[in-house]
Amino acid sequence: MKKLTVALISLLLSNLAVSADMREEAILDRVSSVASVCLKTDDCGIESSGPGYKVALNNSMAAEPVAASNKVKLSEGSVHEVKMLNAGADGTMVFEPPVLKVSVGDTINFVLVDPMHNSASFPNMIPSNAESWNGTINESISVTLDVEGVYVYNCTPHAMMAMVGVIQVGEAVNLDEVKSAASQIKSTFVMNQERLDDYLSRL
Ligand SMILES: [Cu+2]
Repeated sequence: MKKLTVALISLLLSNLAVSADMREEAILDRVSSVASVCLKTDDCGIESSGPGYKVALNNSMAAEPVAASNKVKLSEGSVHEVKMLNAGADGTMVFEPPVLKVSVGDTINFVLVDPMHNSASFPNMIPSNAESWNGTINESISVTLDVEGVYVYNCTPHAMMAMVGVIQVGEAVNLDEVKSAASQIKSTFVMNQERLDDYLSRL
């Protein structure tokens, strides 16, 4: 609101040379895309007011909470497929889908679509009593996840490119630990540094 007030005041000042009517019209015109504005003397139902006008930010400009729509829903079925790709919706060198929510005991098939990929769990980013996995490069691998919690895995040849993926099994009981480990590992990514944080935010 402060920024807008400053903008409005500078608009007012910059338009002093033109007639009052033209000035008002020009101002209303220029701010109407971001806010509802009316003159102070008008009865327009807007409460917030500056020296000579009243203003209310349009809904689209108001701060909105982080969209709930980026949250991943529980995948149906007990077998899920994750493709290992050179390029996908999230850029180059990706697992797709990169974030999965599944049930305890579900199986994940990591499918080699493009060559030179694998799937390997991150040592400190799986539930403490869960089994790790380390797939062979150039081979598909199946993993059954019997322990509840969040699992982060990567592709060994493309670790530096943040070729990572996240699976939540049951409840995200270890999410805080995983997030803290993720902030440590971030500096090892030479590109897509925000990718893992973004994935974790979808849980
Ligand atoms: Cu890879």
